[in-house]
Amino acid sequence: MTITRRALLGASGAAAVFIGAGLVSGRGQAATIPEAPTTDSPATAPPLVPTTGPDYNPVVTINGWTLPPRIKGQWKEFHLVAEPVVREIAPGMVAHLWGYNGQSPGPTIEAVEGDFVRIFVTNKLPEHTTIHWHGQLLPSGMDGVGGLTQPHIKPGQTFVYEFQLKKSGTFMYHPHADEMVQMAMGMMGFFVVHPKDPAFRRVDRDFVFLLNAYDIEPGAYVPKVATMSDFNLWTWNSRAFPGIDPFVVAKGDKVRIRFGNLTMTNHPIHMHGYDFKVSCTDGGWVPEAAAWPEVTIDCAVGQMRAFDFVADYPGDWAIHCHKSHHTMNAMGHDTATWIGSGRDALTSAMQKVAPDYMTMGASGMAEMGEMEMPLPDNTLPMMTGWAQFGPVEMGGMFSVVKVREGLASDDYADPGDYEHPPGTVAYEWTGDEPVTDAPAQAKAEPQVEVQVVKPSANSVHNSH
Ligand SMILES: [Cu+2]
Repeated sequence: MTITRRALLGASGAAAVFIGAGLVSGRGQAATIPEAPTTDSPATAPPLVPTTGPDYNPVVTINGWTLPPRIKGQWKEFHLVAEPVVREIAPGMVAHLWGYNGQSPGPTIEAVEGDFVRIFVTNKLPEHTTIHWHGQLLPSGMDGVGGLTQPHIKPGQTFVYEFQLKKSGTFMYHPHADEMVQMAMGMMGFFVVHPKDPAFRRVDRDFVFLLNAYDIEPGAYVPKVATMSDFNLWTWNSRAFPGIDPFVVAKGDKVRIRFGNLTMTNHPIHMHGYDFKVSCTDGGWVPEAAAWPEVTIDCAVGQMRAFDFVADYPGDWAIHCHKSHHTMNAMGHDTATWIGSGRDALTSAMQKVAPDYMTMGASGMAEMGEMEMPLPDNTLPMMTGWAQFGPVEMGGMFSVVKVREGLASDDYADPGDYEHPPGTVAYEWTGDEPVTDAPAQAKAEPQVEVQVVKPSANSVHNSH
């Protein structure tokens, strides 16, 4: 991943900087705008370890990155540039979106409870915009609602937002101007405020992503901005499976996964292999004694949720939205149902007039996951992805939490397929298999405590 320093004083940037400086003035300091780092990469950047101020464990933005601040006196300064961007949704498809600093979503902002933040926002879009700091407690005039709390930021202008971070937690940012268009085009970003006390609710790995959705016709590049419910690309951080990086975790780590929903519908996010505790919402921390257990957590529109778990169980554990159409990609949502249609008769009749004709789906659509179907340019197959046992038949909002023994604390590289201990993989019954009396999983994975208490006890480690 390369993050380049934006040459702000380029031919087209000079005017914007000059106008911005005028709007910024009044604080007594010579106004200089911090550089706006940018990237064209959809890779997951390593966490940005703090070099000043209180210690904290930085977050990892899945297929994203964190915006480095400039420290100026008591201020932590950031510079966001709203602009058209090109985002790879997954290998084989790019989208022409609007975002910040080269990508959609924009970079994650990280700071610490009590910090004074000064956020410069330069508008390089063809229309006006603002930024709303979702969930933050701040002066009304810093809330970013165009028309209501501030004038809109016109193309070419730079505005400044200044506020103190009153509390730690999980927040996001997005425009509050022409919202339907600007969010449908990908404008959003994560905002994490770490506790002043480095030990408070600390975890070892902390992942963040935003739920978003696009309606992009196969072969097209720009989302249809008026779509209300019939989206065909369901994404995390503007990436669809198999383009969403795995959540790589070392066995024994304390792990937090945080997400926010800026689509037009709710998403029940489900993680296999674990139960977890809901630890934080955009309203604040859930007291530990009150954190409730889940294996699926529904995230309504405009909500944020974080859940915590201890990575006791090695494996490849699916994490996905549980709405089955949200784990599909663009091709195939309109597919006719052929189940039970008597495909052979239909196929031979059709092939008399169209020799290449195939009837898909007479016994289900799993074959769609295996076939290398010719696709129009710039789209993604309905269900796709391969792993060690075959086609995964997924798309959209799907990834894998990969829990491995012995990873270094800063190792987020994809460790590949999980090597299952002998006797712990579902197998075909042939009648010739040796039958053992002891449960295979209990023998092969002694770290899993199987307590025989009573049938209803929630003590046995289940997958789903
Ligand atoms: Cu969903």
